[in-house]
Amino acid sequence: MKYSLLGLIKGAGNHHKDWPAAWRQPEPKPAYDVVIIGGGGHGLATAYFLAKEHGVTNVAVVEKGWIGGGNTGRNTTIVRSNYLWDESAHLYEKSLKLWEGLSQELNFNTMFSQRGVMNLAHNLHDLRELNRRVSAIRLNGIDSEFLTTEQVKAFCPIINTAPTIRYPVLGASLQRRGGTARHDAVAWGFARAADRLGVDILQNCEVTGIRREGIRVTGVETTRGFIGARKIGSVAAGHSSVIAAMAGLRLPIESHPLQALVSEPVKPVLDTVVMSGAVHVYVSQSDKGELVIGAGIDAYNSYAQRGTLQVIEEQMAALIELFPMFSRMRLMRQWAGIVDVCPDASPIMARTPVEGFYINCGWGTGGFKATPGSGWVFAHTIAQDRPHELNAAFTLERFSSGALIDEHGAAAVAH
Ligand code: FAD
Ligand code: PYC
Repeated sequence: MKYSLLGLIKGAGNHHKDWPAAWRQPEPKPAYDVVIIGGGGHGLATAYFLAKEHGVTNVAVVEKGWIGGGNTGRNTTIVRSNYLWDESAHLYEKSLKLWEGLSQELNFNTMFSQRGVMNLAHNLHDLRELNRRVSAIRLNGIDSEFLTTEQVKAFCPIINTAPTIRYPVLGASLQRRGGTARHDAVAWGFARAADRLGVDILQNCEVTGIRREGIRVTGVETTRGFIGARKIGSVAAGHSSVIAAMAGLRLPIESHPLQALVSEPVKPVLDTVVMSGAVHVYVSQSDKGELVIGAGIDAYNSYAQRGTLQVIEEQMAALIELFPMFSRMRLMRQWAGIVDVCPDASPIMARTPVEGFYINCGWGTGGFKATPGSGWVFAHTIAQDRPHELNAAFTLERFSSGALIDEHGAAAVAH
């Protein structure tokens, strides 16, 4: 087949011209049955499942910037369900199962890649802890296995497993069904699917206040005017405390910067996700070829989406010790998001004492993997006015009753 150069250039020029918009840009209606605050993956998934599973279609997602511009578009895309406690294991596993069919569900390629997630052990304590976790996870019917040093090397040959390094690799846990996905595709996929079911996505629309009559919400004040609402779901990640304060609630949440960075693109060298809580770094390789690298939160509270050099220096030292071949690579970009951390490193998805006001927050450093599952149970909670059994334990009251779900270990390197 022959192409003329002119034809190709003309074709290239016209290439995107007749594509319809993936979702509408509607004007806000005076009122909705449900207003979701926050157009990240969780907010959009909630709106989608409200419409699809519960027939609640008079819904608006109100986003102060652009959809997916918060942590959804800033995270390092690791998806797994290897959590310790039963409550978390079942919740994250529901989400992983939804991930496994999400591209088909949304008719949108989320580039979900089950390349495995490996957590390394570097000392006796790590070994005991990983073995305990592998057993607990398997008891919940979720795949998890323990690898010896030799098996780690066979699974990921570029890891330095020499016994002489400062923190030698003594073994690892592996969840083969874990992996990565394309973060912004998830936001776009849910947005397009929700829009088609009648949900209004209102971008550049910041919520500045919540109106109440007595103990009941009546709507949100926004930069595009007042919008009435019978029910309001707050899904604002690092800004959850700010939104809750508008409704008169104080949340047990701290907001911290969490940063990440990517290298220049190289040919495929790493076909799994490697995490190490002890030396404090994690890395995977994106489909573009960039190494996607991260570590823990910056210790101070902040709403500025930037991190400090200190965290970068420490994670680079750890990375190079584990992967000496990366030492000559150049880094291209660094950024941060603001994460909402609960004292037990588990989320809150619940009704609140303010009638009609529901919160979904506290995902901290690990909520991307939960995006479909979180939307699924939160839609149930809002529509039915009671939690689904999968989120029944993730209440606000647990911080006064003491029924905490301590997942600091599962959040691992990022905490
Ligand atoms: P967001 O995507 O942040 O959405 C909240 C939205 O609310 C934002 O778009 C924001 O603009 C909007 N908003 C805030 N205030 C207002 C207002 N007043 N009015 C209207 N809108 C408002 N998790 C994992 O599982 N795996 C990982 O590998 C991983 N890596 C991470 C790496 C980094 C660097 C960061 C920052 C996070 C990481 N996470 C990871 C955590 C994960 O990104 C989050 O838990 C998850 O994306 C939260 O999704 P969300 O939809 O709740 O939040
Ligand atoms: O939750 O898997 C995770 C994670 C990795 C990096 C940040 N969060």
